[in-house]
Parts: sequence; C-alpha cells; structure tokens
Amino acid sequence: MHHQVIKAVALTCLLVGLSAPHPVAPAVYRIVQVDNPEPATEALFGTSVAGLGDLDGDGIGEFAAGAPGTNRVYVMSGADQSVIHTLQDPYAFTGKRFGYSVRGVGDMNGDGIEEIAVGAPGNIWGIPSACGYPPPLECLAQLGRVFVFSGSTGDSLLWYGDTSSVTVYANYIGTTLAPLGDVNVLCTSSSANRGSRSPSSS
Ligand SMILES: [Ca+2]
Ligand SMILES: [Ca+2]
Repeated sequence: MHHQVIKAVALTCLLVGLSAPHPVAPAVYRIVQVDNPEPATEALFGTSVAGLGDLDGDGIGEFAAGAPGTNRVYVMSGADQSVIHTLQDPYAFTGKRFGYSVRGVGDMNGDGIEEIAVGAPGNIWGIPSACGYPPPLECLAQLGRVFVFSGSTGDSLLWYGDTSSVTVYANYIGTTLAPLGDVNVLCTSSSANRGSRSPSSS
C-alpha cells in the first residue's frame, strides 16, 4: 500500500513536470538613440518613423525616419542603425516636406521585399501659384504628393498627386499614410484627394 502511494505521488509529479510549459527565453529589447545621419539645422529628423520588414536579409526588421526639413527619409538597419537607403524627392523639389510621413506598405512589386511610402504634403501654407490645367509638376508638389519606393533598391516606383485644376486650397496630400494590403496606398489630405498620375504621365 505504501509503495502504491509513493508510486502515485511520483506519477503525479511526473505528469505535472510534463505538463509544465517549456521555458521560453525572454525577448531582449534595447533602447537606442538614433541621430540624423546628415545633421542639419531644422531638419526635423524623426517627424515620421515607421517599422519595416527585413530589407537586407539579416533576419532583423528595419525602420525608416523622415526629416522633412531637409526633404529626406532614411531607411536604417534594425541591427546596427546603419543607413540602407536615403530616399529623396525624385524631382528634387525642396521645401515640400518630403518625409513628413512614412509607412511600410508591403511588397508591391513582387520581389518579396516590402516597399516604403513617403508623404510630401507640400507647402506649409499651401496655396500654390496659379496652375492651370493640367497642373505642372511644381503645382502638384505644392499641393502634396505621395511616393512609393522599392524596399530592396530604394528606387522610386510610383507617385501620386492631385491632378485637378483647383488652386485655391491646398490639399496636403501625404499628410498621413495607411497601408491597405493588396488594394493600394490610401492617401489622406486635409481637404480633398482628387486624382493621381504616375511619373510616366507627367
Ligand atoms: Ca534587416
Ligand atoms: Ca518589393
């Protein structure tokens, strides 16, 4: 009888041991300060920040930080914070707040690497000079634009802008960005979003 009790207790302990969850190593996080890779007065580095997937294949996700004061977005390694891509306005307009917003938008060109959307909402005070129709690039830049860059190469893939002839109110397209899976990139503005066109149609 005594042996049976000991045997039962031992079996119970074994079952408890087997049912206990396996120990899981706690995730290790570290906080690092990331400075502007190209320090400049009023660069506004860090106005926008976005987490990204792994772009360089080291198994660690990347991040992007915008500096709309200098019209730059830096895509940086999550492992060592080195700069992987420096994104700029393909049309070299300045003062249009390129980098005011940034988001990862998934893989849009099928190469398996996430793309990066960047907002450039245009002039702070918005009201552009007379544009006419179709509006020239300079007017679209004042009204606001959104760009999509390849995550693997940093090359510009697409951009979106207001193609209407309305010139009284600025739209600030690109103030915020939201990924919509395989639908596209949703662009929001403070007034209206009335159209888009690709660089090839400019
Ligand atoms: Ca990585
Ligand atoms: Ca891609």
